[in-house]
Formats: sequence, C-alpha cells, structure tokens
Amino acid sequence: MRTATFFRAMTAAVVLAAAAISAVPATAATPIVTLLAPNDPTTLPNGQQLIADFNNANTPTAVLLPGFTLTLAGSTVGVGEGQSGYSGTLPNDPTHYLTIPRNTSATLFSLNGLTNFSFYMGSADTYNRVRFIGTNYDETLDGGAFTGGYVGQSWNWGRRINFDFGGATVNQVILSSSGNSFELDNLAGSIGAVPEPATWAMMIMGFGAVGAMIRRRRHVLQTA
Ligand SMILES: [Ca+2]
Ligand SMILES: [Ca+2]
Repeated sequence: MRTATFFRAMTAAVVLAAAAISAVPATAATPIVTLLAPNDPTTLPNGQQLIADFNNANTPTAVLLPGFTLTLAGSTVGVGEGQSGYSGTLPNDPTHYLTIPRNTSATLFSLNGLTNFSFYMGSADTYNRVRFIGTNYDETLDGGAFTGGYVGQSWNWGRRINFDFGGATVNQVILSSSGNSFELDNLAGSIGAVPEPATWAMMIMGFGAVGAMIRRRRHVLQTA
C-alpha cells in the first residue's frame, strides 16, 4: 500500500513536470529580423552573449562560449580581407572577421539552442544566405530579406542584424553564399533550453513530495 502511494506521488510529479514542459509553445514562423544602429560592430542586443569574434586568424573556428562549435567549409578568417572581388571590409571593425566566399559555408552548432541570434555584417549581397534549424524549425533567408532590402555591396554599410525565433530554439545556424562574399563578425545570441521558473517550481514540488514519501516510509520501517 505504501509502495503504491509512493509510485502514485512519483507519477504525479513526472506528469506535472511533463505538462509544464509541453505547455511551452512550439511555433514555427519566419524569424523576426531587426537591424540595429548603423556601423556599430560591438553593441549587442539585451541578453545576448558574444559567441565568436574571429579575432585570431590562427584559430578561425574558435568560440567564446561552452556548448558551441563552429565548422568552416571553405570560409576564411584573415585571408584576403579588403581584397576587392573577394572580401569587402566592415565599417568601424579593424579586427579579423569571417569571409564566406562563393559556394562555401560556415555552420554554428549550439548544444542548448538559441532563442535569438545576431551578427554584424557588411557589403550586403543578394546571394548571402542564412538558414536556422531547430526542432520542428527550418527557415532560410536570403540577402535583402534580412538586410532591410539593402544589397548594394557598399563597404561603408555595416549593420548588426538580429533574428528572433519567436519562442522556438535553434541548434544550427548555416551561413552560406553563392557569390563573393558574405562578410560578418561578432556572432552573438541568447541561449535557450533553460526551463521556465514555473517548470522548475513544479519539478521541485514533485521531488519534495517524493522525498517526503521516502522519509515517511523509512520512519515507518525504523519504528516497525
Ligand atoms: Ca573580429
Ligand atoms: Ca559581401
């Protein structure tokens, strides 16, 4: 009888936690794009952390946060920067940056998922492309669709572009280009997958109930 009560309490705790987790909306809409102040490479949107700055050309895939990995398929850091026809420069950014030349890509993996993501880019082209992949989420945007319509390739044009996933989380960001080049720096984002406070509260309440059952059972056994 006591064992049955114990399992009932444990089942209730698990059901409560599962209900709280499934209550998180699973939306799958195009990212909400926002362009920040012109020619400011370093200011990040509220709550975002710097993920990669590409400042060391010797370690082009270096990331600044745990849980992230970066892979480059033909993209370069510190190669031909400012070389016309290959890699344009980014305004107010004297540091190394990521260049994604024709038919190459760079992929950022995030273990915990991102709820939003941003980067600073310059010399916007129609053939620059971003793709975001998460659970039940796969959205692709081409140049123009995320540069406020600007694709004039000017080296004096620089913007931080923010992508909000509207409640979804993204584990993979694929940056690619079908022409020379997609130039960007200072990748940043907010890490998701941290349970909501309500979820934590229910889980703690559930574990507390199970703990009380175990203590009561031990007490009964000891005094028996
Ligand atoms: Ca940099
Ligand atoms: Ca470009």
